[in-house]
Amino acid sequence: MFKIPILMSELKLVLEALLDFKGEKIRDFCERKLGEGTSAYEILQELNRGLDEIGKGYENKEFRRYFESDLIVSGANMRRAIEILKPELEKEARKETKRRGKVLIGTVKGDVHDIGKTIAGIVLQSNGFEIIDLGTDVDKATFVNKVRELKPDIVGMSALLSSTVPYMGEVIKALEAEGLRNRVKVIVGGRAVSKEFAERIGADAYAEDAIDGLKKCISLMEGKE
Ligand code: B12
Repeated sequence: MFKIPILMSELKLVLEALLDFKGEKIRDFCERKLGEGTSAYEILQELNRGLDEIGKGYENKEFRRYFESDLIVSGANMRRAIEILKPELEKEARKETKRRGKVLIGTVKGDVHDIGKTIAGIVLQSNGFEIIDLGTDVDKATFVNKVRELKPDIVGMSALLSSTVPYMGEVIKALEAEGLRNRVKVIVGGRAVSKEFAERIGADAYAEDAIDGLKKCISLMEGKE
């Protein structure tokens, strides 16, 4: 994934903002960065680097620097950042007058991580796509029923856990079994997903981040993917 360089001193500020349990520093951080001329999407990417750091510190079993409570607090602050930056993200987007297509998005069953999916949804929506967000922990029956009912052009699935990623394949199989697979394109994303995995389960596209997701969805609508 494309990563913008980040200074240690800046990373410290990112972590302070993400780990502030009162949820006050994140607004100051976002507003300061906007004031300095950083784009809303770049700010989210910087915050993402902080989440990576927290994730790594949580993952390291021998020297655990971060704990479940840190995942919870940083997740909540990231959601605050999205709310603060959403109007800016919408402004930054090219103002599309034509409707590009309808995308049904959701995080798959067993997985409650919703930040990446939400950012991807906002970027798509700001660029002319209609978004129907099914939320998190979405089972295959719900994906199938909503595809039948709402007739989206694209189904976008997200997963961040190695244990929930395989479920994306289950959803694709369920769409096939119901005769709906050829009516929709499928794009998958999320930290635990790779391009190779996307190909293996028969998805039409893989998004490494929200901007890549936008490009891929435009290509899918143009029949290029
Ligand atoms: C915040 C967080 C949480 C929060 C989530 C809050 C929320 N509302 O989402 C909470 C506290 C709930 C949580 C819980 C858990 N978490 Co957690 N969590 C994280 C953390 C720190 C950040 C995740 C995040 O939001 N990243 C930022 C977003 C923007 O990145 P992203 O999702 O990849 O999205 C981008 C792209 O991938 C893409 N994209 C994503 N989805 C989609 C979809 C489409 C359609 C498209 C086009 C694009 C797209 O676009 C996005 C923007 O560019 C990560 C570490 C990390 N760096 O990822 C761990 C991490 C994902 N969690 C982890 C774990 C283990 C857990 C728990 C099991 C912990 C526990 N013991 O309870 C639980 C699982 C709960 C569950 N059943 O889901 C592990 C997963 C390891 C693994 N390989 O399975 C990680 C990697 C931490 C680690 N290093 O160990 N977590």
